[in-house]
Amino acid sequence: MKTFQLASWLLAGCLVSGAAAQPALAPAGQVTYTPEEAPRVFQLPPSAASVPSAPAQPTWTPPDPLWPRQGDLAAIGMPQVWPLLSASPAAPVTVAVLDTGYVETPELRGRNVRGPDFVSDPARAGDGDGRDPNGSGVGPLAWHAEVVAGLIAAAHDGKGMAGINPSARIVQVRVAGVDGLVAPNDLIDGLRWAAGLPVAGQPVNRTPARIINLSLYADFIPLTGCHARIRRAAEEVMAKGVLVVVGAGNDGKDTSGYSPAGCPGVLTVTSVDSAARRPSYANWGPAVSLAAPGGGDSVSSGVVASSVREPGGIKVTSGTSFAAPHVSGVASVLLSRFPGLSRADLQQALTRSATPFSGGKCDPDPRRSCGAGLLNAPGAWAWAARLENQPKAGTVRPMP
Ligand SMILES: [Ca+2]
Ligand SMILES: [Ca+2]
Repeated sequence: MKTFQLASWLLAGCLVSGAAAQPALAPAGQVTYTPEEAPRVFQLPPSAASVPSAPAQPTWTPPDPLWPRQGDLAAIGMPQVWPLLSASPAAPVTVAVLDTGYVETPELRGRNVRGPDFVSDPARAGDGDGRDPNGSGVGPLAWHAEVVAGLIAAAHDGKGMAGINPSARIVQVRVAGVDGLVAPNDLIDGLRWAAGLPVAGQPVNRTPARIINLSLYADFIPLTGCHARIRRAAEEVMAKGVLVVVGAGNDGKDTSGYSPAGCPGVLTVTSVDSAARRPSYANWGPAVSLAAPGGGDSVSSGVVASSVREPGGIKVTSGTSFAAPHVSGVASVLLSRFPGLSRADLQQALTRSATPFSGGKCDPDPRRSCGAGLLNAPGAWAWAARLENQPKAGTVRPMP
């Protein structure tokens, strides 16, 4: 769980010069979506220079003082999605964050559930014991889960930062020790608990998640591919319809060898900078589903977030840890408005709508790929709306 340092996104406009999403034709039986069919309101704002006469898009900007520095959320099109979200009643959506544990923050007041501490090794737990019911964050890395959760769900309250889905509920599940490392058994049990599956020695989770964010990778495992037991746990969770969103890792390597990022079926997210290019730290390759803003290599290019754990109440940081929650947050927005979407629907909406990279690549080396493109929240909303209106396989329809 390496993290990279610092400072703010200078530009909101990493999508401005890119084309709007133009998904390739879908295989037979799947929804196709052409630019002509896309409601204009869902398209990304054209640059004023290239299309001076384009109609104004309905947008909304949050009143939070860090918003001018949150170019990451502007880049994924949140100002175009928030008006849509607020125009219709939103169903509460629960997102589990398996990370460094619960931090009490006003950004999540009333929507922040303290789950268990799954760190079984007392020497690494920092709270004097192994597993226990109190999953509060301990030690100098406790800001990590706070920042991840804030990106997903921080309040639009005129204080601190703005989150992607200010009505989402977060369940904090502590799986990382004070050293920032995660043991496979702790990750496996945390995954199962978050989804509402039984775990020995734990009361059942009364707030099971529809989305699980894993801004981590399990250390202690050779990088030889998806760990069999983590794979099995992920498959059990996904069989319940839970979307598993995973950070690709920060080693600048092919993420196929990593767990859980290299496991089949999970939605693996790598990081791009404000120019939608791959920073040197970001893992890459065919196991990556898509990219999201996660901060660049330079100290001036990190993601900005509120943190009660950090001096000044602000944390500026980079890493795929912070790219993944952008996708989890947008997935929760989709489920808020379209609660009937399946896990596969969500994955399709998020990946097929992604904005292609300039020149089709996020990196000059074509092997170092970043998935389908850059997360595109308005495009994902449009895909989700179309998918919800599609008859599902096996649906009984009345005779005409
Ligand atoms: Ca403990
Ligand atoms: Ca706020």
